[in-house]
Amino acid sequence: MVKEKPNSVRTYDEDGFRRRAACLCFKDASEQEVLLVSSSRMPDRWVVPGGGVEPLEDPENAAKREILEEAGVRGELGRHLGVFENVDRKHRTLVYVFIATELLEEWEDLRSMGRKRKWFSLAEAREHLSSFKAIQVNYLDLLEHEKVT
Ligand code: I7P
Ligand code: MG
Repeated sequence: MVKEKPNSVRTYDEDGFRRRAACLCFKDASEQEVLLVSSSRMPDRWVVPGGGVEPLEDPENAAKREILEEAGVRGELGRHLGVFENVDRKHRTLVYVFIATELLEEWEDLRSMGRKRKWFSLAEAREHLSSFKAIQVNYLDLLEHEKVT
């Protein structure tokens, strides 16, 4: 599957890292069930929805736009969880908690690439991410860390 985002322009921070924003999207405020989307290149793998921050866009807006485009979800943006760096791929991702309020039946990436969305328990999400996107396990770690501090 070829990914095409003809209108998107990449932006970079002062260190030359590509700027990204992502959502830990929960079914409700209990934050027990998290939404993952299928990977664009490997449709049987699951990733945290997110993507590049566009020029003149703030990261909060980018996070909301990406969850809408990639998963067809509207909702409430919550707290900023942290900044996560992928040194190998040279990008930095601002991660937000997001509470879903509306699940659309049709969304951009479903139409363009058949991207799927699915709810997982935190333990299941951790399992899927560890084998494919180890960096994104850090998002869940920080969430757990909040609970004990
Ligand atoms: C990643 C990675 C990822 C893409 C990224 C892409 O490549 O793609 O795939 O997410 O796009 O970044 O080398 O080539 O498996 O699902 O940042 O834009 O940078 O490993 O997480 O949105 O989310 O550089 O890690 O398969 O789905 O396509 O940007 O190609 O969402 O704005 O297009 P990297 P790869 P995966 P998808 P992204 P780039 P947006
Ligand atoms: Mg993306």
